[in-house]
Amino acid sequence: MKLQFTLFNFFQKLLFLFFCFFGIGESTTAQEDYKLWLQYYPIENVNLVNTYTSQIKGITAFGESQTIQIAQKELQLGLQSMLSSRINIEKNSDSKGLIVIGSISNLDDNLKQQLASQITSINNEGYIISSTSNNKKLLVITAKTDIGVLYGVYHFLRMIQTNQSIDNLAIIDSPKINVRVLNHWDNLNGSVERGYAGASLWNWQKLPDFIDQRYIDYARANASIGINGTVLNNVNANALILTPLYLEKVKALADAFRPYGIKVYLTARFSAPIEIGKLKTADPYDPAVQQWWKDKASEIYKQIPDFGGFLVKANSEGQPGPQNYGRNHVDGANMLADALAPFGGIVMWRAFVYSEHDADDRAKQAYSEFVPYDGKFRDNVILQVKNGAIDFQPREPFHPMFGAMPKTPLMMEFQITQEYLGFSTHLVYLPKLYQEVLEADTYSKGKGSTVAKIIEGSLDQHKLTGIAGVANIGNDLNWTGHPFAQANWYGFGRLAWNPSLDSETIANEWLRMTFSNNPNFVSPVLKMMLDSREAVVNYMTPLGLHHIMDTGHHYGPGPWVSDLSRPEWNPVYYHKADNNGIGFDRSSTGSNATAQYAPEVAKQYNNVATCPEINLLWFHHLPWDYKLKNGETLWNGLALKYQEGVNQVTTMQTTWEKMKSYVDENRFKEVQMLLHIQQKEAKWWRDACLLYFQQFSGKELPKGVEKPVHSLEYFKSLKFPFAPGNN
Ligand code: GCV
Repeated sequence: MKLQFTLFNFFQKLLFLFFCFFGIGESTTAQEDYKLWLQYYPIENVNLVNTYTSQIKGITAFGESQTIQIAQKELQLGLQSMLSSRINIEKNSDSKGLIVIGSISNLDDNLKQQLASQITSINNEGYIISSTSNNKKLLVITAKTDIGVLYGVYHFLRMIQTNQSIDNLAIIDSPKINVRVLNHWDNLNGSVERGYAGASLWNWQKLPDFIDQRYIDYARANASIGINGTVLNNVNANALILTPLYLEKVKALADAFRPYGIKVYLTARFSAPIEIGKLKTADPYDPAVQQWWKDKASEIYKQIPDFGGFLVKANSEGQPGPQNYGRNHVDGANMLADALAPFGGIVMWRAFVYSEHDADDRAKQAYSEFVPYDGKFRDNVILQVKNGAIDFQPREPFHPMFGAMPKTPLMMEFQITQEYLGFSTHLVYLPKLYQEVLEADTYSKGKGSTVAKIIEGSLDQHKLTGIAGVANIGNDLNWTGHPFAQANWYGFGRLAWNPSLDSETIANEWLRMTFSNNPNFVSPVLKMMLDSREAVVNYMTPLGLHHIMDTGHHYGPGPWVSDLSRPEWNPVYYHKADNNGIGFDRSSTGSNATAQYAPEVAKQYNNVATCPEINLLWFHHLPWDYKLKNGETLWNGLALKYQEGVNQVTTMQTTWEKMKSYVDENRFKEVQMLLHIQQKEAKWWRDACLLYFQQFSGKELPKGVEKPVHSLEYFKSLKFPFAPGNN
């Protein structure tokens, strides 16, 4: 009888949880990893559940907007699921122990008064989470705006998800960067440039009438980490997106995303006035062209009143731009800015440029082209600069443009999708890379002038601030291809909100929210994540090597490639290995790229003795017997680094094998298989690169480095004609 009763209770609870998730929740599939970090797993520790339930008696929401409804629903869903009990919605805040949510203007006078001084210290997207001191013991989540309330709700849920105390809360938080966007390199035909997680999420054929639940789930996930914008289409742009046919579809997406605080942006193809506007030119000095863009902006804003603006790749890798008409980046960007200004839109003008006609070191070209224009752009233009001067390598020194244009707002462009880092097959925790760049000191205004302060606008007092992440999202069931690649989306969002956050803290919370709070799981897997980025650097491009991936698709090693038409498309351009040594001399004896940094940084990089070894071959060409700090010769040190990378992946595998009992079967197996591939490919990288470089060093592999089982010819013969993402 007792057993029957317990079983009955158990099933009742199970049924309850089921309805919580699939009745109230937005997810349409039971697959664990579809739910990302919003798993809301029931808390196993009974004492903790009791502590929470004694403090949370229900929810009262003030305000009628869709955003407030979403916040209330999310809070109820999350709490019910995690506490395994019903959380009631109360009409007013009279009873004890309620969570009160609503923007400050909708709260009652008493609460308004209590929070008056705190509310002045947040911005429009910030929030306050505060326990009231009166005998009602309310917990108030409020903000200046409803979207701020939603962000506060996600913060509060994160606290419960990560099992933190909610006693006497006094949290005041605001995002440090205004424009926090994902860049989708999605094409209108559904393919995704450098996308490794399936096809594009946007089903242009079924839009505008069919709103896929995925769009809502996408917006929800982004809102939960504070992302507030999305550029829907590829920077290698198609002008058709700006035609009425597509704008109607874009509007449908914008409407779906709006309650989650996500603005829509589009890439603008510079030649659109010709391609879809029937003009003869796209010259930014031509009045008809200027008018065309003004009319286009007004047409867009009629449909999408909160349209964010344009992202533009101009005169880069074959994309059209103002230089086609003898004009410059300022002319192009300002023309578009003038068209958007009346509506409050912005132009994100990319600084990723390098020219086949410029014989100078590719790493110097963006700086040379843009820095002379400092201060010449309109107020609603922000330059979008990649984290490094080449192209999203496993490691690059920070881009010298950061700190060199104090009169111009610069936004960061990180790549979340793993174009050069093993696609979605390799486990690489990228917030480690992001943090390294954000913390880098540019010395532009003396010590402490970090990249983070530049993009936050605090160093040079800019109001327009931004950060972009090239999305790793596709229509794969788990969104990102690799279950751990979700952490890169998550981590990007968290750092976009606050660039000073520590990547370890972010990984820790992601693991707890996504998998488990069990310390036996969290601590080893945390270590695995934190070590993963360095592992990839070691087995792909140690000691400052870069861009030696096979060309085109960028998957796997190709240091031997030397036959492409443009010199800087060939890996040999970057490593410059010869009998004398290896590395790109960017010091004053070489391309002098070091001179683009502030004197303190330039001096450090320029001198081989002070140049950090992680960037050694980025800045210096050194003999094979050059002595590294650990006493090894460069050749031996390089070979040992490759081996270290392989060993690190083996350790990752060993760690994961022990995690079986903490993870659902599906994700356990997925990660297990992917790590197996990563291990094979780490060896592939090591063997192919070392065999190739050995031709020049003429030296034996040092002790401790495994001998390759294939020949260099074998590695050179490997071809991947249908590698994904390579349009
Ligand atoms: C969207 C690299 C990539 C290209 C990408 C380009 C860019 O070159 O390989 O696919 O194009 O960067 O950022 O514009």
